[in-house]
Amino acid sequence: MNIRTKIEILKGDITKVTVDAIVNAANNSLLGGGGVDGAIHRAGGQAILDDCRKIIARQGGCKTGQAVITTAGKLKAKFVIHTVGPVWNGGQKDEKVKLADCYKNALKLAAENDCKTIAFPCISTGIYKYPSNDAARVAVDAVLEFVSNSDKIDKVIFVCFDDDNFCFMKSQLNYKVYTVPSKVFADNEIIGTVNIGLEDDGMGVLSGQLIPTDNYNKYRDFFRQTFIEERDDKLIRINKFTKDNKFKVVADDGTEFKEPVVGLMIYDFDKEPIQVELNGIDNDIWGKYYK
Ligand code: AR6
Repeated sequence: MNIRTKIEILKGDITKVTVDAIVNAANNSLLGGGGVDGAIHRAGGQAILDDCRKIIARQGGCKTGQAVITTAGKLKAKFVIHTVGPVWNGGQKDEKVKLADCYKNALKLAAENDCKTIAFPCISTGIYKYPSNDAARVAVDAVLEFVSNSDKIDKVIFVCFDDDNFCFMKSQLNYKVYTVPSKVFADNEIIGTVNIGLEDDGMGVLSGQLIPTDNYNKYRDFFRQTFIEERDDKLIRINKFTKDNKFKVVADDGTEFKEPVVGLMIYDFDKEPIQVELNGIDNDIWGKYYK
């Protein structure tokens, strides 16, 4: 088995991800802060801080590189694992070892608490200013080492908030991404432009936007009715894609993707264009683009 398949890289907000444990990039005080820490405490509610205070009473916070576990409060996860990344100091203060420790200790704690799935933010790459490219290497190496030596964790998801971190993480896993500019059709009308990407592990990704034309609502309804939906706040996850529906994707050179997707996600924001993401493209067409 290719161990890389245990790792997934997503772009987005970690508080929205459904996993057993969400990792927080906290600080030594464990009392909350800005960045992802603030987002997790806001979304999870008071119960997380209450648990943190119990830990503080017991051990006086959390050392850099260490990890502690609390309830996830109102979040979908079972637990939040708080770890404290190093502040970047030019690389002379053991930052690399401490950052790797964050990932390893968080994974160890997750495994001890029977978590099978865990999501990480890009620890230290925000307020603590660890260079994202270097941090991505440390993160991926540490996680690969752990999952190679333990079968306790099935899935590790890196949730990247910004494009830079997303690309650095992807390239750390040596996934090359090939993109094909394409158009999305519904009812034989163009409803959006997309870039279909293929990673060298055979997984496809697609991102783009539907065009908010006069037909926007019609298409939004069309998507809602045509595909099987599982609503999750404003994110609609569509897990089935059949050949006989009216939806198709055509590359700008005219080639049609016959069965382009096995999964489709639509980010449905009321007043903004819908963002579309397709996963699992499996088609001979790739022979043409993917050499
Ligand atoms: N989901 C996923 N990633 C996020 C989110 C989110 N909702 N929000 C931000 N990020 P940072 P650090 C990304 O600053 O550098 C806090 O005040 C962000 O883009 O949250 O480890 C703590 O209390 C960046 O890539 O954490 C500490 O005092 C990454 O998360 C201090 O910040 C980490 O950025 C820790 O600094």
